Amino acid sequence: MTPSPRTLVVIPTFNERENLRDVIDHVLGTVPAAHILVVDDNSPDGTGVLADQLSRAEARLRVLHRPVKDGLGSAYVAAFAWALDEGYERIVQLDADGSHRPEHLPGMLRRLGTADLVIGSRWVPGGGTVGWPKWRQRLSRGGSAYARRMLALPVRDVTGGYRAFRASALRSIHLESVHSHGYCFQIDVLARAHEAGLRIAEVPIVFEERHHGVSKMSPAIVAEAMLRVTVWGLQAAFRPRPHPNQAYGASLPARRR
Ligand SMILES: Nc1nc2c(ncn2[C@@H]2O[C@H](COP(=O)(O)OP(=O)(O)OP(=O)(O)O)[C@@H](O)[C@H]2O)c(=O)[nH]1
Ligand SMILES: [Mg+2]
Repeated sequence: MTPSPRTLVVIPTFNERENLRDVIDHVLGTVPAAHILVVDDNSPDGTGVLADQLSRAEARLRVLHRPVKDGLGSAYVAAFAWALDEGYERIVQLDADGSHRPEHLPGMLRRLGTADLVIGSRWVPGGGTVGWPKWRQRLSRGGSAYARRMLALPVRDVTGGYRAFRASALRSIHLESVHSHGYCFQIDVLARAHEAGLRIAEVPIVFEERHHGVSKMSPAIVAEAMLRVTVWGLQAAFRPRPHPNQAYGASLPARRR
């Protein structure tokens, strides 16, 4: 891969000490020209300390420290703002836990040549999950189907967190007004991208169950996504929407983590 356009892979972490080294090595081994930004929320298990240690030996690795756990959505908002300030042209989001195989990165980045946003998709032909029980698959597929219908999104995997953006796409979706967390963050960003008329593509990925550690997924995160998607869908159905990127986040229930 050539060094240009400049690519940043953002990896949010909360208690991912056991996974961190592997994911960093694997990403840099697969896309050597990329840089990585780890966004750590003062993980009690010392993930942030390990990230600093690794970054001292690896110039392509940067670390953004936040003082307290503030949710996946706000971690990405902070990271994307940093990436745009630094002038990166392609920005990828990728979980630290081993679920998002770096092998898919070259294909996703290639697809970004003719798209503004590329989604690593479990629910298109060729995609899928490994190690997930049936109930997780049903929850994920069902959640995607519900959000797709409510918000008229032309995408099969609406909640997936493995994505690649052009910098111009991130600039056009007004990140400063995104206040969603968890899965809802993924849906919110996607809905904004769709309303802004961006070209959205799905590339099949195989998603693996996390390698080590504990999921931060909770009933509150699922409830936040369901509630907000329902409100947004009803808003869209019953009144003309203001400017697309101001509609989301307006008059919504209080933030939940
Ligand atoms: N900085 C930061 N990272 C977070 C936070 N919550 C989750 N993460 C990270 O975001 C990524 C996704 O979180 P997971 O707990 O794996 O959630 P998930 O992938 O939706 O759920 P599982 O499939 O059960 O793993 C992981 O790399 C987490 O460490 C947070 O509040 N702050
Ligand atoms: Mg995960």
